[in-house]
Amino acid sequence: DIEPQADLLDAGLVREAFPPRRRTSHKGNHGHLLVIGGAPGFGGAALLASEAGARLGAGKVSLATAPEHVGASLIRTPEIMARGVRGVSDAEPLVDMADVIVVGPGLGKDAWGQGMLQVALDSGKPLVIDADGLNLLALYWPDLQRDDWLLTPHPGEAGRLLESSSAAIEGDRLSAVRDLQQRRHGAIVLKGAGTLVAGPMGIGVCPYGNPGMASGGTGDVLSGMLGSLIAQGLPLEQAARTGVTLHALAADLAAQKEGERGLLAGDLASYARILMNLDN
Ligand code: NPW
Ligand code: AMP
Ligand code: MG
Repeated sequence: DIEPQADLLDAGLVREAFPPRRRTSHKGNHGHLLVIGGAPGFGGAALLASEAGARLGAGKVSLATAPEHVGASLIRTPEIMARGVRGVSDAEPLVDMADVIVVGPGLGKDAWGQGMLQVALDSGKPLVIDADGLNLLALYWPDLQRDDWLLTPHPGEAGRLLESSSAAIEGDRLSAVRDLQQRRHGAIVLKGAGTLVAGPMGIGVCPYGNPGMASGGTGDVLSGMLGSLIAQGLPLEQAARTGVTLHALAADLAAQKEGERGLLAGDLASYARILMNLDN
């Protein structure tokens, strides 16, 4: 095996991803993102992902979550079409309307979450799979490969996917992300300081970001951002490279303005908005 090498992800990716909008464009031109997640106790993860997806410019965003979280979503972000889903049959019509699906934030690992992941996998839509979606893949779909998915593990989730430990993943992150891509295909984002993105283009390393991001929900926000970029037409791997860069640069801008300590995941998308609009 050749030693895997990484190229640097560059801030220029963000500029290229957001050309000025056409004067006459309407919401139907900017894609429909569906986020599936938020089992009881983890509603915030799905709210954060869907909100970040909306803030990054998807034309429409829907949320399929446990019924008890719908009220909170409507109060915090009424722009999002939040639906309580009790099971697979409630989720199927939502899946049909989406251009891309983010599945996993706060999904849980029980029968409800498993059913939701099954619906997403059966949809034939491009997928971003994060968090418990990845844990369920490791448990119940150990051999599944797809070219049209983006998997976003942190080192703990990567360890579960590779039947290894987070310590072993951290010991050789480049080999881990390459192995995951060879095993699962599509594009892989291995999160953590120096996030790596692996896909057919090779491996990119993100030089941005800071330990202010080490707080609950920042990964959930990333998944929504990635889904939003795909909804708006970026190819999967390019969305991964761009979204990872934008998420980390947003955290750096937040740290520069307000400090690293106290950064909340829910702050990131507003900073990303500033960066997305710098050139137009
Ligand atoms: P260790 O201890 O080092 O071996 P889990 P989760 C590792 C939802 N959330 N570098 C580390 O392992 C998510 O969406 C909901 C190295 C750590 O102990 C999920 O659905 C929130 N290791 C669900 O909770 C906000 C690292 O992974 C272990 C690492 C569970 O997700 C929070 C923890 O991972 C959360 O997002 C790193 N950089 N990062 C909400 N507001 O609703 C992680 N590890 O066991 O997969 O748990 O990530 O909290
Ligand atoms: P998650 O563990 O799924 O919530 O994801 C955490 C997010 O924060 C990922 O995008 C990580 O890359 C990022 N992150 C966490 N800690 C750091 C750090 N020390 N430096 C840079 N990025 C970090
Ligand atoms: Mg996470």
